[in-house]
Amino acid sequence: MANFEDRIVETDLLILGGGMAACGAAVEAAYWAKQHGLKVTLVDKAAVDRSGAVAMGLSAINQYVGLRDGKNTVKDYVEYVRNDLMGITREDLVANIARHVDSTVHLFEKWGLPIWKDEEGNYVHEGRWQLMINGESYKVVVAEAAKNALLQSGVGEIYERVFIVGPLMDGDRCAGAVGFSVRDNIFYIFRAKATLVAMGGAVHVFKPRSSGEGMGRAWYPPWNSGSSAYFTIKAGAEMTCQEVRFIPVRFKDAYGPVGAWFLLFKSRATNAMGGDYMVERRDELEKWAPYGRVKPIPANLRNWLGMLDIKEGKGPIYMRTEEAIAKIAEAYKGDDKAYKKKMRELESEAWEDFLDMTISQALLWAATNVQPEEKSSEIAAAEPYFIGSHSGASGAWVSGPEDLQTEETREEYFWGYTNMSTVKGLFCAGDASGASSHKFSSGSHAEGRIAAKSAIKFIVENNTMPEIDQAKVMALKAEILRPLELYEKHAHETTDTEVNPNYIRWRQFMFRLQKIMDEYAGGISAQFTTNEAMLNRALELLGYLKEDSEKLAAANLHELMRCWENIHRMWQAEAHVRTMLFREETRWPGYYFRADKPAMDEKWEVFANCRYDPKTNSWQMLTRPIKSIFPKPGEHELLGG
Ligand code: SFD
Ligand code: AMP
Repeated sequence: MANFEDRIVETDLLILGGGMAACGAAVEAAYWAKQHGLKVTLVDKAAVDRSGAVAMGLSAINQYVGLRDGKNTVKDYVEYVRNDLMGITREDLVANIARHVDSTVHLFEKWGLPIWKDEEGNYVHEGRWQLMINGESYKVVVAEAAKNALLQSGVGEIYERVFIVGPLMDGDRCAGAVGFSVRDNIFYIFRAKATLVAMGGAVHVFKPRSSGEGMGRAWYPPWNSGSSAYFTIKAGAEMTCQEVRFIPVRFKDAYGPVGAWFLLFKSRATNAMGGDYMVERRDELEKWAPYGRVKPIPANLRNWLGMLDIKEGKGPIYMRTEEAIAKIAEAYKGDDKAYKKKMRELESEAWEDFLDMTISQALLWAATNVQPEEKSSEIAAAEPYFIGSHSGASGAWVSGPEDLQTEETREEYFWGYTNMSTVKGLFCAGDASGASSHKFSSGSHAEGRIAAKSAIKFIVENNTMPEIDQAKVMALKAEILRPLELYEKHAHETTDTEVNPNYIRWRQFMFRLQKIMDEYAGGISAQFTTNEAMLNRALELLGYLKEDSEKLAAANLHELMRCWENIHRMWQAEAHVRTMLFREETRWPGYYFRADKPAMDEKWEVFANCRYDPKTNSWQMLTRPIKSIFPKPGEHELLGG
C-alpha cells in the first residue's frame, strides 16, 4: 500500500514477544550479547509492562523447586510433570527448567517482587511447588528488569505495539520476521541471525463460555492468539503435543483461580447434592492407571471426575469456601479475639487471591453479594486453551540440553542448540515450546533465559546475516495488508459495513472458527467430546474457512491486527484437530474425550508430532518416542536427584 512506510531493522538476536519468557530472554541475552558485541531487539504487540498472561498480575509463583532447602529434587519435579501429563513429557526439557527455575525466583525477589514469608522468614508455600506472592505488579517488576538489561547495557532496543505476523526465511534458516505497527502505517521487516519466539499461547480458538456482553472474558488473556504456533508452523518447524489443550477448572464466569482454594485453604468441591466427586468417583481413576493412581491426581483427571457429575445432571459444582474457612478458623474458637483476627485474615487472603490476578472475580463476588466465609461459589471447566507452559503441552519440538541426554535420548532429543526448533536459528520458550509443561510464569522466564543464552551461542557460531528475498518480502507485505485494501475498495457498497459480499470482518470470521471448534472439536457445547467423523468434518469446515480468510477486511490498523490474530488462531486450530485425529486413543479425558477411542492405549505412549511443509502446503504427522533421562539412581548429579 502506498501510504505504508517500510522499516527495516537489522539485529543479531530478535526476541518476539514481551511476556515472561521474552523478559527472561532479554535479561540473559543482554549479558551475553555485551560480551560478544551483539545487538538484541525485542518486539511486543503491546506494552511490555502489562503484556501477556501476567498483565493483571498473579497470586502465586507456581514453579519453585526449592533445591537449596533439600526437600525436593529435580527428579521429583520431572516425575510430577510426567504423571500430570499422563506420561507424555520431555524429561530433558522439564529437568533443564527445573534445575534453573529457583535462581529466576530469587532474581524476582531481588527485583522487588513481594514473596510471602512466614515468621521464620521462609517462603509461604501454596502447595509443594507453589509460592504465595503479592503479585499485582509482578509483570511490571519483571518488565523493568528486562528493559533495564536491554536498554542500560546499550546492546538492546525494544519495539512496542508492533504486531508480528510471520517468519522470514532464508532456505531452511529463519531470517527474522515481518509485522506492522498497530498505531502507525509502518510495515516492519526484522532481519536477524537468530529469532526467539515467545508470543504465548492461544485463546478464543474455541467458543468461550462468555458471549455477548461478557465476550472477551476468558481465563487466558484474549490478546494471546496463537502467534507462536503460527510463526513456528509457517517456518516449517516440527510441532509437538498439539492435541494437549488445557482446560482449567475456574470460578464460574469470572475465571478466578482455584489453586489457592484447593491447596492453601484445603477446600472441597461438591455437587448440587452435596456429593464430593473426588471421593464418590475414586473408582473411575483405575481406568486411567497407572496415572489414575498417582498423587497428586493429574489435573485432567480431576477435571474428568467433575465432568462426569455434570454429564449426569448433578451440577452445579461448588467450591465450598465457607466450609474451608470455617475449618481453618475452628482451631481459634474459644478465644474470641484470636478467632475474629483469623477470620479477618482469611477473608483478606481470599479476596487478595483474586485481586492479585483475576480482579473481575472479586468484582463478580461483590456484585452478587458473595461473602466467601458464608456462601459457596460455582466452579466450572473452562473452554479449551493452548498454553504449553501450564497444564497443557502444545508448542514447538525443541532440542534439549546436551548434558542431560543419555545415550538413548541424545539421538532423539538433541540437535546442537538447546531450545532450538527443528528450523535453524529459530528458538522457542514459554508457551512457544512444547512437551515441557508446568513451567508457569517462573519456569517460562527461566526457559527464556536458557533459550537466549543458547541463541547467542548459535549466533557466535553462525555469525552471518541470512539473506532475504525482497520480492518475497513485498509479496508478504501485500498479503498482510490486503484486509485494509479490501475494506477500502468495497466498504461503500453496502449501507451496513458489517455485511458485504466481497469480504468478511474479523468478528464474524472468529465466530465461525469458534463454532467449528466448539461443535466438532470437543468444545464446551460438545461436553469436550469428539470422534473421528467429527474431527474430519472440522477439517473440512476449516478448509472453507481458510479459503475465506483471503477475504478478511479491516477498517483500520486495530482491525488488521484482529484479522491476523484470527488467522493465527485458525492455524492453531488446524494443528489441534489434525493431531487429535492422529492420536487414536483418549489419554486426557478431562481435556478431551474421543468417544470412538474411549480408553488409553499403551501404543500411544509416544509424542504425536506434526509438521507443515510450506513448499508443498501439506502436513506430515509423525510419532516420536518417549525416553527417560533417569536411568539409575545416583547418576546425573546435575539433576540434584
Ligand atoms: O495459577 C506478541 N499462569 C500462572 N503462573 C504462575 O506461575 N502463577 C500463577 O498464579 C499463574 N496463574 C495464571 C497463569 C496464566 C493465566 C493466563 C492466569 C493465571 C489467568 C501461567 C503464566 O502466566 C504463563 O505460564 C506465562 O506467562 C507464560 O509465559 P510466555 O512468555 O510464554 O507468555 P506470556 O507471558 O503470555 O507473553 C506472551 C507475549 O507475547 C506477546 N505477543 N507480540 C508480538 N506479536 C504478536 N503477534 C504477539 N502475540 C503475543 C504478548 O503481548 C506478550 O508480551 S494460575 O491461575 O494458573
Ligand atoms: P490453579 O489455580 O488451578 O492454576 O492452580 C495453581 C497450581 O496448583 C497449579 O500448579 C495446579 O496444578 C495446582 N493445583 C490446583 N488444584 C490442585 C489440586 N486440587 N491438587 C493438586 N494441585 C492442584
